[in-house]
Parts: sequence; C-alpha cells; structure tokens
Amino acid sequence: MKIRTVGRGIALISVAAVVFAACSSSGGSSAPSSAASAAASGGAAKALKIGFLPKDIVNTYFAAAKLGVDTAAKADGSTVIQVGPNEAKADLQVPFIADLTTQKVDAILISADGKDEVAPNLKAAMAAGIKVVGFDSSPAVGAYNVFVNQTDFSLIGGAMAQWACDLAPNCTGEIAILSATATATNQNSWIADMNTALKDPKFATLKLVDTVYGDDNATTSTTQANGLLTKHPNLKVIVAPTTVGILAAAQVVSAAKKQDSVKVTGLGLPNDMKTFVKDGTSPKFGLWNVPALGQLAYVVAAKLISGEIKGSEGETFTVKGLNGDKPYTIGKDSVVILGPPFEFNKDNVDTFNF
Ligand code: RAM
Repeated sequence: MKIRTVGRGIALISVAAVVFAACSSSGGSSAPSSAASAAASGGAAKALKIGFLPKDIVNTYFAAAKLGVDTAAKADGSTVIQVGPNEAKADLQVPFIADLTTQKVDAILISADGKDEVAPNLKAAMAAGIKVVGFDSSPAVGAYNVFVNQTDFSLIGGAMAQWACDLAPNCTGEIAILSATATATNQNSWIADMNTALKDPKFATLKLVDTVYGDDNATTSTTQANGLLTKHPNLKVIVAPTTVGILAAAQVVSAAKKQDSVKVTGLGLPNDMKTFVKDGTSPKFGLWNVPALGQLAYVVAAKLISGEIKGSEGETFTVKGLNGDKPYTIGKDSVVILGPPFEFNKDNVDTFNF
C-alpha cells in the first residue's frame, strides 16, 4: 500500500491499482463537508433555465447532487427545475425529457435509468438546441453533449473487490452483490469491472455467489438483502454499489445482529452509513463528492451554453474549487471525470456531511 500526503492530511491511498482519496482537499474533487463550499458558478453570461432529471426524485443521493447544482446555479442567477419519476425506471423518465424540451430549458442534466430508452428523446432535445449533460449514469453515446462521470469506472470495480477481500475473514468466502436496477449504466459498469477485478489470483478465495437487484427502492432492497442472508447462510460480504442498496443491506445485517459474520460494503452516503461504520456492519465503503458532481454537471452545461466548450474530446476547462483548480480534459465519448472517489471508515466518516 502506498500512502501519499497532500492538502490537509492523508489524501491518496493507493491499494494495488485502486486509488481512493480520503479527506482530500486537493485531489480530483474537493472534499467539502457540505455543499456550501462547492460554490463556483458556471460563469454564465445570462440566467439559465436548467432541467434536473435524476434517476428518481426519492433517492437522497440525487438531493445531494442537486445541492451542488443549486449552489452553482444560484451564483449565476439561474433557475433549476427538478423533474423525475418516483421510481428509477427509464420509461418513466422519457415524458419528463419531452416536457423539458417543450419548456425550452437551456440544458437538461440527466442521470439515466437506462442508456437506450432515454436516447431518442434526448437526441430530440439536442436537435431543438438544448444542451444535454449526462451525470452519474450515462445515456447512450450520441444522446448527450458531455457525460460527467463521477470517477473512472475501473477504480470502483477494483475497490469493491478489494473491500470485499478486506472484510471477508482472510479474504475468503462467499460474497454477493446487491445492485440498483438491472438497466443502470453506472452500476452495470462497476459490476462488470468488479467481476474482472475478482479474476486476480489474489482474490481467488472469494466466491461471488449471487447478484440481485433492489431497484434503488428501499423496500425491494431490504427484501433482496434478507433474501441473500436466507439463501446464502455462509455469506461473508454484501457488496452494494448503490446508496439505497448499501443502506438497506446495512440495516438488515445490523438489525439481525449479524455484523460479526456478515459485512456490508459498496457505495454509500456517509450520513446514511455513520451508524453502521460504528457498529461494525460497514467498516469501509466509498463514494465521491456528490454535491461536487452536481456542481460540475451544472458548470459543464453553462460552458456548453456559452460556447466556451463544445463537448469535444481534448477540450479543457477549469472550475474554481474543483480538481485543485487544475484543468479538466474532455475525454473519449465526451466524458469528463470528476476525480478520484473517497474511501470512508471510522477515522474519517464523521468529517463528511452529505
Ligand atoms: C444510487 C444511485 C446512483 C449511484 C449511487 C452510488 O444512489 O443508483 O446512480 O451513483 O447509488
């Protein structure tokens, strides 16, 4: 393990190929303890009308992302209109895209429930002159101007394999995945990368016995977590690459007082998971700076609207307060990466507030 110190403390922890930032103030994304410090605007010349379309409007993860959008938009005098379904279903997102197009918003910020289902309507919005910025979960390539990815996908897959290894006794035994919806682009990429990572001989003693879907619904995720415990009595770790799934799994394991034999890891909101870090259910898990993700998505939209960027590979731009004020570069398929994610544990979880 390599530990590098930058900013105000231990910042970059490299575990094999996995780089996770803990408490970094100068890593890929700044680490404010609240959205308030994610204040840089898009520098828009005029007040903008921005449509914000999350996977669903119930999930608090998207409320955290919207904090960053709102803060940056406010600095520009822009308006943010949140619309979206009550359930994370792609077909339910489609009418909202059509509606935002009719409203002639300047940009749509979308986390897609399914990359292909939303593509025709997003393309129609783009044809009508609306800038489309995907964030969090990507629409199909060609159905957005820029996709703001929270972090390099393979970092998450590798990290989840490593956390499962760290939490299973002697890196040995059965593990299972509790995901979001079966069509989610982001979760599917992370799961694919985790499966690849698990082929490393160092994880040979871990056995992935199941992958189930809780649809980013608290009740379904709870049912699925209970189902995993019943179906796999020797299960050692539940890996949930979703803030809804990890919370449900942690609640189930903790309520059953099974945390000595089953651990929960994956991607979670620190505010949701503090209790479960402390009671031993989830000693480590990860995420990125969610308000900063929303902020970056807004700023990218504002820069597309002003013409400062076109969304082409190789373009660079800076956002005050993010990426250590260093330039972001638009990559292949018009993807911009926020920065390295954070690993949370008992030593740092209380310093985060989202
Ligand atoms: C859930 C959503 C979101 C994902 C996080 C980690 O809130 O599925 O898309 O990025 O988990």
